[in-house]
Amino acid sequence: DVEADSKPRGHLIVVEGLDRSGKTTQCEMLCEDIQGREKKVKYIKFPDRTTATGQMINSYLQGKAEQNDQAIHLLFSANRWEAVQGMLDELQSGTTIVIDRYSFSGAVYSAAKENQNLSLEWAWNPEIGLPQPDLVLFLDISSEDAVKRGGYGEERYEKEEMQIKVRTLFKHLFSKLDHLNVRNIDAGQPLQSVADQIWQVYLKLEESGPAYGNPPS
Ligand code: DGP
Ligand code: NA
Ligand code: NA
Repeated sequence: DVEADSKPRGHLIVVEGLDRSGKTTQCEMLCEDIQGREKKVKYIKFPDRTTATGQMINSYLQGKAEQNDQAIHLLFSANRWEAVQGMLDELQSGTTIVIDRYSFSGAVYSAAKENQNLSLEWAWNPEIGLPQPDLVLFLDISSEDAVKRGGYGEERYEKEEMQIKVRTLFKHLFSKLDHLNVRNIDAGQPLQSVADQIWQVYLKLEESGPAYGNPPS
């Protein structure tokens, strides 16, 4: 009906970056600031380790289970696809969604594996059709700086050689997806300065006006 169609939806915002780039902290700060403007906001993190697919992914990341490269790749993708209807419902109800990792991590981490089993093109395919973000914030940090931060190296992909490849592939993928609104954020800066950069970009998105209908797929 016309009334429902004319109601603005929430924005879909994705935060991407290397391990230890500060994504989760920045997502939390952004959500708080959006809430401070009397807006509904929801934080979503992929992989969502609470679902059945997420539990398999969690065992794999912690080195407790092995998986064929293609199979684990498709599990990560399924973990996003199973969340789509819930995301669209939230957006339609006017809630802005801040996503901590999405399809971009999905493609680049698989393609960065040392055995080079999966091409970036192959890895991107199962992501096609997922709701496209209105804004992607790429928290860019050198792998050297990321490694210096605490808690590094606990999970499967947290090795410097891997992160160097991940960073190169992120930049390559974003350069190819030029229809997307991708903003590079210097994540090597102190926490509050990173948050300020993100907030300025968010305000521009808000100024560009509300969005209607479902995001493009
Ligand atoms: P996090 O919980 O954000 O630390 O993510 C866990 C790890 O999994 C991290 O090293 C990034 C990686 N990752 C996230 N999403 C995907 C994906 O879709 N595919 C692959 N291969 N790795 C992913
Ligand atoms: Na991690
Ligand atoms: Na994978």
